[in-house]
Amino acid sequence: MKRTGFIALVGRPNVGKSTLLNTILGEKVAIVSHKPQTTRNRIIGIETKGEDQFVFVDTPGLFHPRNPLGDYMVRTANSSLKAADAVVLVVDAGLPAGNTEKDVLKAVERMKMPCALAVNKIDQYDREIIAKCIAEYAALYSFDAVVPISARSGKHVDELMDECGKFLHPCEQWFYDEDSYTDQTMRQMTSEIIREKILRTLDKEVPHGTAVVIEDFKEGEKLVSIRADIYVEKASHKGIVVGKGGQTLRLIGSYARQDLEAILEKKVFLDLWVKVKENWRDSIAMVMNMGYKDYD
Ligand SMILES: Nc1nc2c(ncn2[C@@H]2O[C@H](COP(=O)(O)OP(=O)(O)O)[C@@H](O)[C@H]2O)c(=O)[nH]1
Ligand SMILES: [Mg+2]
Repeated sequence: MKRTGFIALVGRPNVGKSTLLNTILGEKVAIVSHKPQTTRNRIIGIETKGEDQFVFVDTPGLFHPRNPLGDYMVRTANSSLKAADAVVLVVDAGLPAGNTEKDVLKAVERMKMPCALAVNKIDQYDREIIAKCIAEYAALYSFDAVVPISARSGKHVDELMDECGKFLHPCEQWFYDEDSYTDQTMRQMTSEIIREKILRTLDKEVPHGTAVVIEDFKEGEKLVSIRADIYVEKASHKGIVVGKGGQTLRLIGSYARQDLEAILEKKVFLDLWVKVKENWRDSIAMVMNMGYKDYD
């Protein structure tokens, strides 16, 4: 009998939710950076094994929003949580439980949703610290499973998958084809990959105020031609993204092109433009124009 289930990956920003999703799938579907609030949208990752189809929902982290973009991100995370069959709460083994985690657990309890705890980044901490984290959470809530993992190295991710298997329910049909691994279009993935390179190349607040809009995407037999606009919030940020003699933008483009060529298995021509939209994150209309719209 076929089985399936929607499993939401939730937690505060930067704990490793997107890394975990990519590791589970063995494919890069969600962008990752060391900066908080990298993920802005709900991202679906599909893993089909034998009769089981796991639909993982990666979410933006939960935090206190300060502008319409943040508001959209937190709403997205909360609605993904509500729509799921089960939850994996991802935490950083070195951090104490905070309000974010306590709020998730209250919601999970209220909705009577199964919940596993993934204690992540165990490659980075001593045993005692990990044990303390597990004890703290065990005292807080009666989880269906507690699994210490390293999303980055893949350690114990199989055990977590076994636990998630218990959350699946029988079904007549799966939601997705057995060979699909995400619901994102190639255009969306392209815009995310460019944003990831911006996040990784630039410091401080500049990358948080960027958005990438794909203006043109032409796939030929051997070559994919892509034109993308990078929006920044301030005129002074444009110079930072472009860099001296255009070198920063060229670097961003070259990193993005390498990833895109690997995914598309074709040569990629990437034409990047930087544009200014003053304080776009403060305007609901502009946030929606950048593609951050409610999906239901
Ligand atoms: N040491 C270590 N770092 C990790 C692990 N998982 C994620 N990270 C890092 O934590 C940062 C945030 O990861 P990301 O997946 O974007 O977190 P998200 O905001 O929860 O989606 C990145 O720099 C990751 O490389 C892990 O298992 N071990
Ligand atoms: Mg993420």
